[in-house]
Amino acid sequence: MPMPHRTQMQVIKRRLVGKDGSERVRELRAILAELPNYRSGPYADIRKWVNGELEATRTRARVVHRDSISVRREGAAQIALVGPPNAGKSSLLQALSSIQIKTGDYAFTTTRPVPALTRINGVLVQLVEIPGLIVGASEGRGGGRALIGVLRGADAIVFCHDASAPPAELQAVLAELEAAGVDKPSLLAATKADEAGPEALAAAFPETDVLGVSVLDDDSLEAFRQAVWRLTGLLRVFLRSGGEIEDEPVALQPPVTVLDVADSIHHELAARCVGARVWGPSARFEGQRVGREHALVDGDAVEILA
Ligand SMILES: Nc1nc2c(ncn2[C@@H]2O[C@H](COP(=O)(O)OP(=O)(O)OP(=O)(O)O)[C@@H](O)[C@H]2O)c(=O)[nH]1
Ligand SMILES: [Mg+2]
Repeated sequence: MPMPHRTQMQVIKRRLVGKDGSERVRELRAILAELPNYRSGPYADIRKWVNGELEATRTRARVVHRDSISVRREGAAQIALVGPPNAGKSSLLQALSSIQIKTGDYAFTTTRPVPALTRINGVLVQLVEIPGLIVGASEGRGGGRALIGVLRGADAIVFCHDASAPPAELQAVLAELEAAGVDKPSLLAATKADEAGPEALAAAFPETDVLGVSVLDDDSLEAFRQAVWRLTGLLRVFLRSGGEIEDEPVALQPPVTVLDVADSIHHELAARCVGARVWGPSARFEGQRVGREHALVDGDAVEILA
């Protein structure tokens, strides 16, 4: 004997008590599967109600998700690693930094953005793995909108794609970002280069810089680091005082003047700065005296005069 519809509705509501998010979605799906699929009548009404709940639960989950994803910026630049699941993003992160992160031969090993600091040319740069949930994001699928929000905050993007995988999955990711209006300096890392060369991806994405990289090959990792450095657009200036040059340069976005460097150390120093002595590529001779507005280039060493 089937239950009266009113009782059935009560049973359904009782099954949902205390369940939210994905647990509630699972339960609602199970309920739908058990309901007879009538087009009209009381069962159709119940089905409609359950479907409405499903949609509402998904929307709530998205809102919670959106609020909870943020990546605190660290280092001189923030570079997002984006690509389909299983592309090797976590493996790259692990090879380039000291973080421990789960890698796995299956999709969606990483489910939230994971930041890691790596030192390139003496400067700390933040890499952020974006989980492969981007596709469908413009329709709000699976927290993808929040991830696109993270990308909007990044300085540049490294697309990661298995060198031997067909290009379609990555094309879908690129289309998604285009639809979302995300346009950043980028390069394409053809991953797992120990298994296949970058040629196929280079042919499929003629407008993008493509670089083969394998976590098993240190030279390719160093080339990758340098490519990431070029993406940051940063310029390094070394501080000098009393004849000693500091190991860690100041990294700034060009154009960079003597005043900018002073300001990056302290606003007060900028206020007192009258110029600098410069050693390196922008100096006509070593130790040249220059004014506050002198334009510095990568690799210069300066002694601020105040
Ligand atoms: N041969 C080879 N395998 C690699 C390389 N990099 C990653 N892999 C393998 O590829 C698989 C996926 O690696 P992950 O780093 O977890 O990939 P991911 O892009 O972070 O994946 P999700 O987080 O699931 O989206 C793992 O089995 C890795 O061991 C590489 O350079 N060479
Ligand atoms: Mg991962």
